[in-house]
Amino acid sequence: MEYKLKNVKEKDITKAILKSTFNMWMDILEVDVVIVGGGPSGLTAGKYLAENGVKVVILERHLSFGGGTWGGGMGFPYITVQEPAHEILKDFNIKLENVGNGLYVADSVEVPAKLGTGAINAGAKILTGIVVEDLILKENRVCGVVINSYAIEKAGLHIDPITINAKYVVDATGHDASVSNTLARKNKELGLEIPGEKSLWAEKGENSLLRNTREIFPGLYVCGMAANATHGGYRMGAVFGGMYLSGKKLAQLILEKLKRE
Ligand code: 48H
Repeated sequence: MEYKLKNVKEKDITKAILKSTFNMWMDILEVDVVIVGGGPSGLTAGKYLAENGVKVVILERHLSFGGGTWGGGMGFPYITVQEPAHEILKDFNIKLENVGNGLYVADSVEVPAKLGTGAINAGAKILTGIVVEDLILKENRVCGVVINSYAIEKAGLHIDPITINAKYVVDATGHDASVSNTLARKNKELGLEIPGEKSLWAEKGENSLLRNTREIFPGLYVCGMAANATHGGYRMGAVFGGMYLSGKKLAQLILEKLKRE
C-alpha cells in the first residue's frame, strides 16, 4: 500500500503549535500540585496524584524526563529495586528480574520511559526544558513556582521569568534539592537549614527516605533524593526502591491534605 501524505501549509503548522501552546499554558497557570523534577520520585508521585483526579504539572529542566535513571549504575544499563517497592514498578508495567534476597533488576531505559508514560497516561502534564528558579512566597507559605526556559538560563540572558500558582509545590530535584535550597538561601529569616546529603550507606539512605518525605515548609513538600538532601540523609547508589516509595508516599500525603481542604 502506498501512502500519500496530506499537503500542509507552513502557516498552518505554526498556527497549530502556537494555539496548542497558548491553550496549554492558560490551562496550567493554576494547578493543585507542581512537581519540580521529572526523575523517578517525581514521575511516581505524578502518576499517583493524577490518577486520583489531582491537577498536576511536572516541570523538568532537561529535554527528557527520567532524571538519574537512564545511565543505570556507572553506565551499566540496569538498576535495582528492592521489595516491596518492586510492586510500584509493576503498576507501570515494567519488567523485573528477581535476583534473590528481595532484590530485583530492571532495564535502566525501560524504567524512565514507562514511568513517564504512566504519569502522562494518568493525566499528569510533563513540561520539559523548564527550570524552576524561585518560588512564590506569601505570608509564610509557598504558593507556586517561578519559571524560566532552561535555554534562557543556560544562555545567561537577563529575561524575567513567569509563574505558575499551586496549592502545593514538591521539590523532587534530586541530590541538589535546588528548590528547598533556593527558599532557604533567599529567605534567611525563615530559619530553614538544608544540610545536604551524607556519603553512601545504602540501607540507611533508603530507609530514611520515607521518614524524610514530608512537608518541610507550608506548601512545600520534598521527595526522592531531595528528601534526604534536606535532612542530611545518606546516599544509596543505584538502588531505587526508596525513590518510588517516596514518590508514592508523597502522593498519599498530598491526597490526604487535599481531602481535608
Ligand atoms: C526543573 C530540575 C530542577 C529545577 C533539578 O535526580 P533525579 O533522578 O531525582 P530523584 O530524587 O527522583 O531520584 C534520584 C536518583 O535518580 C538518584 O540520583 C539516586 C538514586 N542516586 C543515588 C546516589 O547515590 O547517587 O531527578 C531530578 C530531576 C532531574 O531530571 C533534574 O534535571 C531536575 O530534577 N531538576 N528541574 N527545575 N530547578 N533541578
